[in-house]
Amino acid sequence: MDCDLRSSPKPSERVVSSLGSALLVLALAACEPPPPEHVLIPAPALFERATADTFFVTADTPIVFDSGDAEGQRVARFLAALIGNTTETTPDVVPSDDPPGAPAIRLTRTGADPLLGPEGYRLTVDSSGATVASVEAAGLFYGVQTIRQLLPALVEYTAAYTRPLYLSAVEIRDSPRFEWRGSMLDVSRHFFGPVEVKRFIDLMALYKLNRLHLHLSDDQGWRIEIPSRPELTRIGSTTEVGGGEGGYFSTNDYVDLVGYAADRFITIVPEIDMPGHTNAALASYPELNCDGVARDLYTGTEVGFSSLCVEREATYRFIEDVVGDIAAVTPGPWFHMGGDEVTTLSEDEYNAFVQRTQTIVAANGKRMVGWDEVLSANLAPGSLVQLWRPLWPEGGESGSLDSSRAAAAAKVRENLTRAVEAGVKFIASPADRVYLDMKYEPSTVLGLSWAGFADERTSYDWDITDIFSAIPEHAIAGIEAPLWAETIGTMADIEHMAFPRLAGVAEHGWSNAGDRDWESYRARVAAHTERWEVLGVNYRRDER
Ligand code: TNX
Repeated sequence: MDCDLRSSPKPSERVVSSLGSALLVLALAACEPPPPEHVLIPAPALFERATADTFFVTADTPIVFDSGDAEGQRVARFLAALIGNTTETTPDVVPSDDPPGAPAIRLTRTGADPLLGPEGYRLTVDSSGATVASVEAAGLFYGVQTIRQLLPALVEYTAAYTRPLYLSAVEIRDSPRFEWRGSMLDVSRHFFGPVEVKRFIDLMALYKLNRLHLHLSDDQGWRIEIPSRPELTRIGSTTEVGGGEGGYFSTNDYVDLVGYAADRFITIVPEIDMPGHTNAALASYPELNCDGVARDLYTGTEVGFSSLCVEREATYRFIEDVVGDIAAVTPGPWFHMGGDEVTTLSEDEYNAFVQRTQTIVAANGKRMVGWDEVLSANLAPGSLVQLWRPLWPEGGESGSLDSSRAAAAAKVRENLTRAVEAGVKFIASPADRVYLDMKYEPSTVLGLSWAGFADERTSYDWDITDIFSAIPEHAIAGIEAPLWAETIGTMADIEHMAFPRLAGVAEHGWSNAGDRDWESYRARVAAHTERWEVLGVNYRRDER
């Protein structure tokens, strides 16, 4: 369908004056994006549709950044590249001390409202141009993602042919509810390389997500080069679930990924799971086993059988090396030490291990993150706990969890109060809502169902403060959706399990509870499926 209207001021005028055919009016309507209030995910904090004006973006529309603002310039280039998919030439990116006469898109940090915070922004569009104002570059980037979503979905199409690009006049003031808006990729059970991880990062950025947690080690494979411990990759990286050849990120790959993510305002959170989920390490270094005998490599899907030998000093020298090497190439402030599903240690042994690891992490300048089992240990202020087991209210339903898991959940609740008082913060990852490896419904081919089925509505229609009522909102850092990869082998699999649900998780993280509504969200997801088609995202089509 030809929608080439670039030279005309308004779609309606062009149609009436030059063509006047009902058929073409229809064709044109198909090229017009839905009304802007119906497209944005996550929903913005304050949206006003200013007037009926439309701002046409062309190859001649410059993108202006504040002179001297290198980060603003980078964000401007991101937008120029996006628009350049559609226009014949990429728009100019120009500094503000060389102001263009023509209508422009301006990204500025002057005149921004500090109340909107470092990630917040104001976006104003009228017929004379568009302006994003934010105190920090992150807010400029999120304003640009909003512009992106307001542009027709075809802007994502990289095989350029000219099409009209226009923005409806709007005034948006927006800022996130939570600072931690994340997803996790399990690259251990199946290895996903830089190409896949970068594509995932690109898709996260569209939804203003800002943390990518990489689960870099587990029983089935060690996935990051540790220069001081070469056997980890020589031996431990060579397997994956089901017998594939595995793989790992070289230090260069990892540094490149960290930079790629940072360019999109996403911080990588590396996880080395300890003391359990360590068979790949136990196979690589015999001294990590209490009997001093290296384990065989493992390609099954059982959990809970492996543990580093917590009595041996060799184990702590190992952890120092691993944390040190990873911390040295991780600019983000966090190191995730796992800590989940340990069945072979006493509680005292486990707690002592967590506390000693926490000290090592701190000595390397990082803040520790751990799965909720670590709550039984004494946690330091600034440590983060990732809650994966649902915390039902006392006496509430215990859902699909068996009695041992329900008992564990009760214990978690008990330890919460102590941790909150110690200055610990929490990341909400309730498995029955946001685990992206849970099947949508019984007939979903991929995924698991131990926490139940999570269709789009189950995954979206709840609030963090309902489920985690035991935690004051100030202690909730945010939300994260893990994608475990026992059954996930390809990028297409990742996309199928992540979309649409990850978009809903992004809205949980960004939008105020009062601005989230299932019916509205559902309509907006329908608009996004068009963009996913253009991007080639293998999203889950709900056929019901
Ligand atoms: C539980 S959640 C695990 C993972 C599995 C996942 C499968 C957590 C901290 N541990 O080891 O991959 O379930 O859904």
